[in-house]
Amino acid sequence: MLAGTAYFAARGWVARDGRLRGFYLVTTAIPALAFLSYLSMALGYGVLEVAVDGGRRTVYWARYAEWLFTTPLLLVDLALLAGARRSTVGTLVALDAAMIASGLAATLNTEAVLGLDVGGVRLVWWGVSTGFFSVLMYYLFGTLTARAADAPLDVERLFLTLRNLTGGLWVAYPVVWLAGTEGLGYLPLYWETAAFVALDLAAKVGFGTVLLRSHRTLAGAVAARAATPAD
Ligand code: RET
Repeated sequence: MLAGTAYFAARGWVARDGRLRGFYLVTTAIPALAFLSYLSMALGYGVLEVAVDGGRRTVYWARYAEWLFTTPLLLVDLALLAGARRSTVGTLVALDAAMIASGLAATLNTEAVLGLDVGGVRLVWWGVSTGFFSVLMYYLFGTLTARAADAPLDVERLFLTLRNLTGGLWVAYPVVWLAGTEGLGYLPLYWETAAFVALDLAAKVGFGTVLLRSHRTLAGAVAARAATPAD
């Protein structure tokens, strides 16, 4: 994550074209925040034991705190590229925050209520979070994709590549959660952590590398956005 941050920052430094600043700031902040979050987990800060149905589970809650900030930033990148309206950006960010917040509730819950055991209540929160996730994907593949169709062809192509990368990677997160120690416990903590690390690297550093590959395409996206009426 640190190498990714340095790489994006260095490329931004030499980019010269001031119009690309937004893309570089947002994209560099993403692995930078992840680096801090992983450092805190490595140093034993963002880790917690929760009591679930007679057992104890180790939970790395710092990753949710990080996702709360980095996932909206990834969506802002996609929205900038698509030339989305402000209202669409707001909707995406709100849905995303609700998804991560309810995911955190799923992760931290130790209460049994309404006749459900602790594991059951955790699954209910997982379902709520996955509901927000589904609506988010609906906006990403519907509203945002329709908007990107008005952008120059290379911008639209880049948007579609990153949208598909995002859709494909993000959908694995709830699956890993469900299979892992927070959920049904099929996946041991080691493998759950390894899966999240691989996904995080691809969703942040992989995403950023593809996004920042062509300065000309990004400049085209900024110009197209400036040419459309403000909203
Ligand atoms: C949780 C658990 C509950 C259900 C759902 C989840 C979704 C998480 C997602 C995370 C994406 C993170 C990324 C980070 C890297 O940049 C919270 C795991 C739906 C989609 C992309």
